[in-house]
Amino acid sequence: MTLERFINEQEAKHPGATGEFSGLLHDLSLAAKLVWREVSKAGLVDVLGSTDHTNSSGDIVKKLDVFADETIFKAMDHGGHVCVMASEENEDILHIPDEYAAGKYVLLYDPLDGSSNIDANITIGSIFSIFKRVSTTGKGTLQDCLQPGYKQVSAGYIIYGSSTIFVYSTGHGVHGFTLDPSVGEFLLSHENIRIPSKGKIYSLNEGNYCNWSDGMQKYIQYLKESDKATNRPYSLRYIGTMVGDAHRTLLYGGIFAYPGDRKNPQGKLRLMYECNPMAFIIEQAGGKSSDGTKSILQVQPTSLHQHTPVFLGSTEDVALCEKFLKESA
Ligand code: AFP
Repeated sequence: MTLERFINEQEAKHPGATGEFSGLLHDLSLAAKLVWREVSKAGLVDVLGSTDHTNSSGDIVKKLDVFADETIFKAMDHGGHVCVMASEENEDILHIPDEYAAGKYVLLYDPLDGSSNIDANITIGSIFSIFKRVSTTGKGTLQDCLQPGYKQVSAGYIIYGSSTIFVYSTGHGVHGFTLDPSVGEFLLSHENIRIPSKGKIYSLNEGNYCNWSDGMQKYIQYLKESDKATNRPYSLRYIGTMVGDAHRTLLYGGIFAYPGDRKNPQGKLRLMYECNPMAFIIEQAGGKSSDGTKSILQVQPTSLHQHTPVFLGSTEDVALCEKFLKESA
């Protein structure tokens, strides 16, 4: 079962479908293959290392970031499926060139998540979030991009690790397709992924511990105590690439988090490019997302590059973390 066939078969289940959404997903899977090809030969060609400028969040931009950003934009700008795009690497929204038609969808993407891990050959990824436009005609607007996560019609990521997997949901479960380089096709490898209701792994940058709230510190201390009945102590696993840490959490259960702290009350991760799409995937797989008090998908965005505290994973684990945060609030 190739990704292409799966997309077409999903479309056939929707009698009114125009094929525009399928066309968008096909273009996205081509972009994923083009980025994979560059990532997989990163050590051999001149794409490692940094450019000499920073993005809107102050991160140093890597050469592969630029390649991935441009590749995704160029794969998506001419199909007539999207009316506007926004990328973590660009300050403003990205308009569709005048010579191409504007479609009914909106695409937001993090072209290369975990770029600080590229040179060390550690798992990286690309993340995407898709909405229907709210404006009626012509070029899309900032308002088309600033929609709450529950309005996503689809979201997903591509993980470039020991193998490359395209994981997405259109609101009907979460499915994963592994790239078979010998045929250049994404093949169904993880159908209808369900996250365990409770895990035994926690994943976060504990280096920020001293700046966390009492509730967050108490929660992590609780996970480290020994008690077989509750799977404790939990094991700590942290790559520093959200795609990798969230993908492991999706498959094995447990919790991934990037809390707010005294230095960064809103944490580090971006609502529109990282947290919304990952929350959509985790909740579609039967898990839970939170900003500490409510689902990430209920957060009303106010700016393209806003950050949010984020907690994702098994329902029981995220609910318990929320309880600890609430008790100390
Ligand atoms: P980069 O893309 O700058 O490497 O940041 C990756 C990321 O946005 C996310 O993928 C990680 O979960 C998080 O930042 C890692 O942040 P810390 O380095 O502060 O742990």
